[in-house]
Amino acid sequence: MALYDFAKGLILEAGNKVRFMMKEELDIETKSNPNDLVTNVDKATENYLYETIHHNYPNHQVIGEEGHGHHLKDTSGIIWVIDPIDGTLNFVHQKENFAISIGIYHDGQPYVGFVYDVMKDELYHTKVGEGSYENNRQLKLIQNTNLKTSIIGINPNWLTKPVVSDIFAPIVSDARSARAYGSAALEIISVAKGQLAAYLTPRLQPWDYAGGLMILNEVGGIGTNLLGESLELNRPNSILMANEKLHEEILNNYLNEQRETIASHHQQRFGNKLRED
Ligand code: 2AM
Ligand code: CA
Repeated sequence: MALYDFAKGLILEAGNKVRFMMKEELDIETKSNPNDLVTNVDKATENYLYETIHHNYPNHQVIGEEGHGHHLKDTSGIIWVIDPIDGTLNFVHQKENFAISIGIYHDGQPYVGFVYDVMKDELYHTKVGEGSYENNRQLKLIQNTNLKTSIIGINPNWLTKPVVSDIFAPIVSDARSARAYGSAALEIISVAKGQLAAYLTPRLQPWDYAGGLMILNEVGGIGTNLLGESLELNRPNSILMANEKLHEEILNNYLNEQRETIASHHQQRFGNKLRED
């Protein structure tokens, strides 16, 4: 079976299992801080994904949030970058607005991306070069916008933090408005659908954005870190995803004057580590 069809069947079945497991009481633990949660469902879903991939494709590498392969041997062959539940706080508190995210790379190049909005049963997907889809409907190329007429995605918590607030507040101030949805993967999908014109955050892990970025790139969107540099599979990074014109406007008019602050924030927060905790 072609890899794309296998991955599509796998993510849909993982979603079925999540919906089924949600009927039982969740077992919730904290990770790096009291607001960083993981549940039995995150872990069981990652295990299911990992075991099924490994059984069918023993040579593929898998990087997953909940403990599978945080260290890549190299980028040759097929690499799966998976987040069993992106938006765990939404999953725990709201029981919706979370996604399963899968990005598949071939020899280091983006190959196939999936983001599955589990409760809406909406599967976003792309085979790179062949367009992006929401279920069977092809997504259109996104329109360019200016900041002053844009709604941007940003978590308001960041505007309460020193340093990060200095970087983000002027951008929020000049935007038409800002929204926070609580799942990076779905926020990136909102950019790909043109509902948000940009999504910014000071740190994401590769599994948070891998699938979504492939889908966004296919509709003409751009994803880099806050310095305009390309994103790499083996480390966390800051994130600026937007339509092409707005990406340039935010970089040139806001972020470039903060380059030193951003670079030192990167160095302090992640260095070269895949996880920061
Ligand atoms: P998660 O639910 O898979 O942990 C919330 O604004 C979004 O940011 C979610 O997609 C969440 O992913 C991600 N996120 C939350 N805390 C994070 C952290 N410390 N580093 C990287 N990503 C984080
Ligand atoms: Ca997760």
